[in-house]
Amino acid sequence: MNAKFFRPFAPTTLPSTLNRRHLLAGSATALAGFRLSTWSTDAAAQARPLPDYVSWKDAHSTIVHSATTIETKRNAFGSSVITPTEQLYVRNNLPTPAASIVTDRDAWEISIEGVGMPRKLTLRELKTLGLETVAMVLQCSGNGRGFFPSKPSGTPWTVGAAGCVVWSGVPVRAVAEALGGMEGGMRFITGTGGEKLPDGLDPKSVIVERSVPASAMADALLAWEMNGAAIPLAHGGPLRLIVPGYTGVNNIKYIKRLAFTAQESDAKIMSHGYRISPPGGKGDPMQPSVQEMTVKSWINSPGPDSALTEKGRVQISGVAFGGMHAVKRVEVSIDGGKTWVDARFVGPDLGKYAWRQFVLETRLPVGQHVLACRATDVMGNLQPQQRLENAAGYNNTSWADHAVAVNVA
Ligand SMILES: Nc1nc2c(c(=O)[nH]1)N[C@H]1C(S)=C(S)[C@@H](COP(=O)(O)O)O[C@H]1N2
Ligand SMILES: [Mo]
Repeated sequence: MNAKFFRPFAPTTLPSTLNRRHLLAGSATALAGFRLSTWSTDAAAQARPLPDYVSWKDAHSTIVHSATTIETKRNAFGSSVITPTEQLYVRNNLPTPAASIVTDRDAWEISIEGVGMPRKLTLRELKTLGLETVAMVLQCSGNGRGFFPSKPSGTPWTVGAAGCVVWSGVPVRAVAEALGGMEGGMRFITGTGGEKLPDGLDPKSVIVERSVPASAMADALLAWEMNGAAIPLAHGGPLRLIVPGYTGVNNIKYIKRLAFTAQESDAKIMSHGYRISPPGGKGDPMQPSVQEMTVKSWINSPGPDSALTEKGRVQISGVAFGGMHAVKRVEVSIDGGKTWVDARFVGPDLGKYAWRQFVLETRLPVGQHVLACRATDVMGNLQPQQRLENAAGYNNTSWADHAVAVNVA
């Protein structure tokens, strides 16, 4: 990421299409020094039915932005670490492949290139080469885009384009070793999605193909299972590349080709898409690519709609993760970030790529309170107050943007 693109908007800048609650919350917190956002999105989005290919998703837990963009509701995130598959967000750049690709999963073929003995392997063969399991936060690069006052084009996700998922598969390094090792001079792992491309368009302009540094091989998997079951088609079954710590787009669904390459892919989604461009600018290959995630947390409960009374105790809870590094600490503020108290982690630690649940028990007096949280990773990186402004609204880790206002009666 490039610090020169950091251009915070004035605290009073408010999006033009705010609903009543936004306005109330926004004006109430102007004194706290930042623009407050809520997690409710437009009513129309909530009313849309789930598309057929994900009809099995939990309608009460999800917001259907479009047929290819479905978000988990903020108040639907539970407290038991793993995000249930039927609540997990979905994001497709192209229509999902035909369901026939998951009828005989073991017959799925992937072409492995850039190794001593390049060849195609079936999923059945891959399963003989190794087995590993990793818990990982899967998060869209644009998660939190809905909080950018600049209203970048793209889905206005708030917090729900993310989940913590357990993946099982074969380590990419085991596959490379089995095929004679990575060829010399290869600096990237390039994965290609198995979608059928629309006719009449330059394939490079639409194909989902991404490159990550070869060093990501240390923990990357070719996975066939998520949360204890075969990966559903919507989430990339029969086979998905999992690159722990990297944003969603780098985790290629229905992967049909894994190549160790000397150069990054020249597919548009790599060369021009998912770049950190200055506000108002366009993506180009010289700009930083959206890859490694950084430290982030947000509160899921209570929310603006919670019925709170002065008499009761309040359990302020949420999730925190470090991206490439484990999260070490979460602080919670009940006064919009003026003062902070350490929260306590809850539940099992599933490793550095997973998120951790946290809680702070407190009592809140009658009135409106702005609840915020900020995490620190083991390297000492502190979640920032402000987002890094960029044209497409990527990588929003701002704790101010993720703060919420609650009312105590
Ligand atoms: N083949 C393929 N892989 C893909 C995509 C896609 O459209 N096609 N979308 C990417 C993006 S942008 C994200 S955020 C994640 C979403 O994963 P999910 O739908 O399982 O939540 O998948 C990534 N991998
Ligand atoms: Mo994404």
